[in-house]
Amino acid sequence: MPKGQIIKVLAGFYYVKDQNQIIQCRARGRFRNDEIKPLAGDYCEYELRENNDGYLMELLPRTNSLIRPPICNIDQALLVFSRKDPDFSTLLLDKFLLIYEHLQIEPIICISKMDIESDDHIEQYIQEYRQAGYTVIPISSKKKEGIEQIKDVFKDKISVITGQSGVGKSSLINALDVKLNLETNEISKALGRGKHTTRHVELIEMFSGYVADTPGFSSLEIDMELVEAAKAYRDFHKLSEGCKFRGCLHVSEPDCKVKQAVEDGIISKERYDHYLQYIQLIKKNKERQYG
Ligand SMILES: Nc1nc2c(ncn2[C@@H]2O[C@H](COP(=O)(O)OP(=O)(O)O)[C@@H](O)[C@H]2O)c(=O)[nH]1
Ligand SMILES: [Mg+2]
Ligand SMILES: [Zn+2]
Repeated sequence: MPKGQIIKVLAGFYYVKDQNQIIQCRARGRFRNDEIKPLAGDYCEYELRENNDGYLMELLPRTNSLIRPPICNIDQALLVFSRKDPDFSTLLLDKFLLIYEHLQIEPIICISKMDIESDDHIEQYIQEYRQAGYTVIPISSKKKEGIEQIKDVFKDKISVITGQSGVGKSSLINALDVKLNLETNEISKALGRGKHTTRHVELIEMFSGYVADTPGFSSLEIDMELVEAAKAYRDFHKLSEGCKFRGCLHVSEPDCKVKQAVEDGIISKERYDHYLQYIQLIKKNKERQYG
């Protein structure tokens, strides 16, 4: 049976890309009742009928999935944070990193609006996040700086672009000179029709990769176990192998390599404090859930 990848979900149809063809597929009965709904990004087996129509027959295992936008097998998330307007928020960035690391989606930090001169510590932050093991790409859409690097990032990957409203996502897309309808969700929300767009998702081909046409921002929740959070950040993950206790949460345990790294100035105090806040939050959520 031929295989392909769903690149668009619209009005009950699944558009499956196989080599250079797009096959418009209907789902077979079993998918309607199944708990697993086919998503953009799914690899599938399909049955070809005439006129490039077909039936979706089987889904192959996923590596990961997101609820908003509803796509799966995502390689990476471009986390867009502006240097200013809105202010660069390491608290929010650390939350995003925690969540995307846990989902096994490679986070790429994009710092936008670098042309806005400011008395901040942005260069220091860039160093710190690189030191932690993350790719950081400073850009200015206005001055067209860093744009080529972003193009390289998209190559051969499935990506989502995410970030608060106003950070410059649309401006970046414009600077990349491709057509993505990143506005869809915001507009339909304003019109009170948010729900209609959530089932319509398309992966747009871009620099021989795919980018989801809707931003992946709304209501990202930290939904993980404490021990998972303790190993989510890549530098924490490496260090935690040396912690004395298995399942060390790097809070008050003795002989903790993460705490040691904070003391040695290898991990910034600020990022560690954010980590502690999120650990507290996860604890509270668990208590609320299970009493
Ligand atoms: N100075 C400067 N302003 C920018 C840059 N990129 C975007 N902006 C401005 O930031 C505001 C929000 O940009 P927009 O792309 O709509 O953000 P979005 O909500 O994330 O899509 C607009 O007024 C843009 O002109 C940049 O590189 N430099
Ligand atoms: Mg926008
Ligand atoms: Zn530890």
